[in-house]
Amino acid sequence: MVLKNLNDLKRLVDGIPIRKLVLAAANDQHSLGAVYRAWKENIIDPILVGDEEEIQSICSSYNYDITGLRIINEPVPEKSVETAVKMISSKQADILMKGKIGSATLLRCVLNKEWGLRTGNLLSHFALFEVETYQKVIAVTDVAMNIAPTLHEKIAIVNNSVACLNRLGYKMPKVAVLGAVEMVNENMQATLDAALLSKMNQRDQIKNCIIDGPLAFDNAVSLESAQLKGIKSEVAGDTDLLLMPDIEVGNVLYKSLVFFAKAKVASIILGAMVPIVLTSRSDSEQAKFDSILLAAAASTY
Ligand code: COD
Repeated sequence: MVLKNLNDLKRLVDGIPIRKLVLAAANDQHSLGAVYRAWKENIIDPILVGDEEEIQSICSSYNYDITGLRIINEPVPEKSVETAVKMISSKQADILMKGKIGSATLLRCVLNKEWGLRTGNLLSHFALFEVETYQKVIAVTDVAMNIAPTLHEKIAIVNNSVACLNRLGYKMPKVAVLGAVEMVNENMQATLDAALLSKMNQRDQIKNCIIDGPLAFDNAVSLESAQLKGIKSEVAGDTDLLLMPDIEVGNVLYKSLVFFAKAKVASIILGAMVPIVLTSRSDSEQAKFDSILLAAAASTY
């Protein structure tokens, strides 16, 4: 089963237990809007940590009736993240969400050695895009956490994403490892890593997916383009997951899809104790809502 659009995520959370979500630095309009909607739709049971006066003022100006919601007043953003993270590690909540705070600051708290959410795995960012010009939802990793992943880190990033796709119902997701070209070029590290990842997959060193690479973006997403170049590949034109060479390429693709192609996006951090809803502060309320859905669908217990 593949996801045709982000709305399909709703089907995956129907009937599962309602997840407890803690929103850190909760005094943020779009985050509160998304959390309120997900609460009303019985997807999550939220806890808000942040500047209570601001939270109440945002909610009253948008007519969100938050009577009965737990609010923890912590006006200092870094402190509110610490409180939220500690609630997760003490098993009081199942999903962490970023509000009005920078991604790097939140991630540093998550990685805190004493009270963070480390599991021994690499943490990585995972995004799902619904783009009108592609036949299904396409996953992209890592566009927001690992800056310049090594081969070892790319293996962990693929494993995190494949495990998540497996939980979303994909039995054997097709993974395209991107480069600027589809031939191995020893001067382009991304193409060397891609060839190694493909071979490791063939030898079952990376399981539960079909990996091919290097593929350039055009042959990863267009069969016609792959055929024109004479590329024989099970993945070309039918990719479920794009592995980015680094954060710069990934982030530019993310923003181009959203701003130029009007794509819808949902994104989370994988590999920590729980899924973390980590959208950009400029992402829409809809993107934050879809990310909550994704986190709920991806969380296990
Ligand atoms: N998974 C697990 N542990 C990690 C990871 C990871 N992905 N990254 C770092 N660690 C561990 C290291 O092993 C080390 O023990 C500790 O954390 C600190 O590592 P540093 O020194 O590399 O960490 P920082 O604090 O300099 O950087 C970590 C960040 C996640 C903040 C950094 O990688 C970063 O800034 N990423 C980009 C975040 C960002 O700006 N995204 C926005 C794009 S929209």
